[in-house]
Amino acid sequence: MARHAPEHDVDENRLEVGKPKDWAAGLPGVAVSLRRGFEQMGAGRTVRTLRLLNQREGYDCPGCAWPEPRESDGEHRKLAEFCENGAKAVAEEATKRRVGPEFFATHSIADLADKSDYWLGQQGRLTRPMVLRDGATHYEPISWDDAFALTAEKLRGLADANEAIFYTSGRTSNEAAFLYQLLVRSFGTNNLPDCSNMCHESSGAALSASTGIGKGTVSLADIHEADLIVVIGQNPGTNHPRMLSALEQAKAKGAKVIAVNPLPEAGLLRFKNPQNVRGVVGKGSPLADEFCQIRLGGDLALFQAIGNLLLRWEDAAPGTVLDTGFIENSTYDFADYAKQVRALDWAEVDRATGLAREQIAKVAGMIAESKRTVYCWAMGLTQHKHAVPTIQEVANLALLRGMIGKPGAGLCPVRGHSNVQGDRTMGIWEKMPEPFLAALETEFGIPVPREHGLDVVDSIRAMRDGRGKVFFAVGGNFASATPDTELTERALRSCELTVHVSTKLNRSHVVHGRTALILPTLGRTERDVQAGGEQFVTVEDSMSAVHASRGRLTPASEHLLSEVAILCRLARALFGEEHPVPWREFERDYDAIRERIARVVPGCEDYNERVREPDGFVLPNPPRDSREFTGTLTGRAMFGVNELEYPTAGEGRLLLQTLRSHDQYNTTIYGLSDRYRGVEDGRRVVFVNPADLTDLGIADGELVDLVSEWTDGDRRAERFRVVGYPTARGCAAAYFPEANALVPLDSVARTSNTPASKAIVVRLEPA
Ligand SMILES: Nc1nc2c(c(=O)[nH]1)N[C@H]1C(S)=C(S)[C@@H](COP(=O)(O)OP(=O)(O)OC[C@H]3O[C@@H](n4cnc5c(=O)[nH]c(N)nc54)[C@H](O)[C@@H]3O)O[C@H]1N2
Ligand SMILES: Nc1nc2c(c(=O)[nH]1)N[C@H]1C(S)=C(S)[C@@H](COP(=O)(O)OP(=O)(O)OC[C@H]3O[C@@H](n4cnc5c(=O)[nH]c(N)nc54)[C@H](O)[C@@H]3O)O[C@H]1N2
Ligand SMILES: [Mo]
Repeated sequence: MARHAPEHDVDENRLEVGKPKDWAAGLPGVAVSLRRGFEQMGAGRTVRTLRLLNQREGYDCPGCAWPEPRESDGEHRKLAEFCENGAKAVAEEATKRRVGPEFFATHSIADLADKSDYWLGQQGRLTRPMVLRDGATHYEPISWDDAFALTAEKLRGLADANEAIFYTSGRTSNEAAFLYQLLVRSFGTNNLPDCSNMCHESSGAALSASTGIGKGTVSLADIHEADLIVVIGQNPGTNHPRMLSALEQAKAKGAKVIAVNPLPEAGLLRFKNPQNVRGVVGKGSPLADEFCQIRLGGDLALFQAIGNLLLRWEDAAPGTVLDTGFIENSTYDFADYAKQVRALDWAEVDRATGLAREQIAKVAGMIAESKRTVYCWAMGLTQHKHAVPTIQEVANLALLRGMIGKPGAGLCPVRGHSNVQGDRTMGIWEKMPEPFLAALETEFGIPVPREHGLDVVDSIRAMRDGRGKVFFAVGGNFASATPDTELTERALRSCELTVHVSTKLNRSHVVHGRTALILPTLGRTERDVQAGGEQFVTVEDSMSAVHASRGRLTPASEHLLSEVAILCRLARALFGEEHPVPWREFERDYDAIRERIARVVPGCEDYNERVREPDGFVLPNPPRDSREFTGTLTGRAMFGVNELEYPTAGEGRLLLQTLRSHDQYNTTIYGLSDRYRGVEDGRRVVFVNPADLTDLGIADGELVDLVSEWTDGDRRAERFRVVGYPTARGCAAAYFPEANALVPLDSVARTSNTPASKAIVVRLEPA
């Protein structure tokens, strides 16, 4: 099963590999943001646009979900409250380049299918609704009304509403997300897969079981107040650069940082803050006090080992290590957890983690001494087969020492997309809980289906098996973001209709169903004017703060509709004008949507008033607010009791993780520079430890095919350049989405069904 690499991906001749950096941001960061801005938008627009980024009167950064400082917490926003990669995200959206009807007339589908994600994204903003008719070679313009009529007709023609699949990516605003799930449920299905299924689903599943709420329990102020921050499976220097300022601020007050990662990521080692002079010209500040270079998937074993030590130290000096009051009063199942962890097999810990026992003891000692610990994590934990138990072990450590629901302490799954958490709050989930569905039914007087819908992996299976026939996406790039590229592309191509509401051209537009539509939409940065006047939208950040976002730029084209308008007009085409949901009014004035959100979504009472507060408001969170765990099975915080497990590769094989370079936003490739890792002008690289290269008899710089081994056979991604790199032994890394072809569809996390994109068994074959 070889995947032919689009021509532009094969960058073998230009690739340059230099020395990896041990620090992040600083002057080059500022320079890169401005350069990318100028290239895409010109100087004037760059300054006008960046000035409003993450400001109260401006728009929320379309990059990551890291929160902004809140005045109500006594914190202040800087004049430039953004990072290099946020500026790149904005430049991508606010670009002056356009993809209009002439573009589609010159480029056939076959032509576009041969281009890389990078090339497709660089062409600019989509300007007109386009249709690819059955059997046609080119997209052609279509009117909005005809596009809605066509979609409605195909949807109505299905034998069963469950044959339609409605995907969401996490940039969608709360208002659009609420309307989208309402439309989908009015239509009669819960098939609402979203990017979260591939992202923090494992965190949601683990935390719901442990603390009773599938979200984190800290605010930005808690990070600033912590005396110990553990950063696990996360590369903040690239993916959440503003988090580095928070770490730096905590460190200035004496906090320690522990990093757990197979890679010595630049941003974890040293940080030069571009927002102050010392950061721009000086050496910057060291970040991680302790760097645990763990093997891929060894984290569960590490946390059990730390738990084992904490228990032993408590035995030796009772009352000094554990928070016994908290354990007795607020938790459940401590005894079973303790029994499991006391019986730990240390030889297994050695094999799983590759860490020295002295280092594990040192780190456990830091945790034992800390009075306020925050645990942060991202994809390095969530995208493993045993992701859910691994994250429960993080929660176990927090519970042992009562590090939840008090200032400066707690659990912090660091979210990806800027509104992925808000979309969930608004009902984008294939298995929303009963109270939400019942409230929706009562509010609108429509029957709401109760049968659980399909998530991402199950949607692909349904399309593959002919059970999924219409695929509709609000945002995202399903074809490139999902696992098992070849299988998924075949699944998408077997659909009767694929529809994408998008800002920019991407691969999902050329991996199309028999008929395909592209519906171009406004981005975050753009002014949204409706019949009722100028509108704003709302979003929720990684720490449950909900606030307004107002675009100020002139839209990329006069033909664009907002996501809200697209959904309202589609709903009218689908349900007619007599529907109990007032779609026309919702499109006219988004306050009308927010009034309904206030009545349906828990914690959103008086939504319209509260999102108009300067900092918005923070959603209720019982574990954080009052140390209550009302959402768990027992009403107490639950210790998770888990077997020790970890992935292994076997003789002559490596464990491969797929990750982001410094110059991309998921499937949107900004450029070909992974500056911090020393890779320039190319992306088809595989990072391998030099000692493993020696063992495998492969030379640094050689060209290899990556062959992934799975029960149903091999998958192959061709022609990757080997880069000798100081990753943990037995582990390798390659970029997402180029390496997605290697992730088997059925290799998923238990419970969360998240593709195991961080532990793929591969062998390297000379190309
Ligand atoms: N600029 C930019 N910002 C982004 C994104 C982007 O693409 N570009 N994407 C956004 C999204 S949607 C998300 S979800 C986040 C992703 O943010 P991250 O999770 O930081 O993203 P990844 O690049 O997948 O990096 C995974 C990190 O975990 C480490 N890791 C991998 N496997 C393991 C493991 O088994 N154990 C441990 N301890 N560590 C491991 C890797 O070495 C790497 O440092 O970023 C968001 N922000
Ligand atoms: N192998 C591997 N696979 C992974 C991952 C991994 O680490 N490894 N990470 C996973 C993760 S964490 C995630 S979150 C998913 C991401 O999956 P997705 O969210 O599906 O992918 P993105 O690349 O973020 O989507 C980019 C597209 O969104 C559209 N877009 C951008 N802004 C807007 C907007 O404002 N409105 C609309 N309607 N469209 C917009 C543009 O057309 C752009 O091309 O990928 C997952 N896939
Ligand atoms: Mo994500």
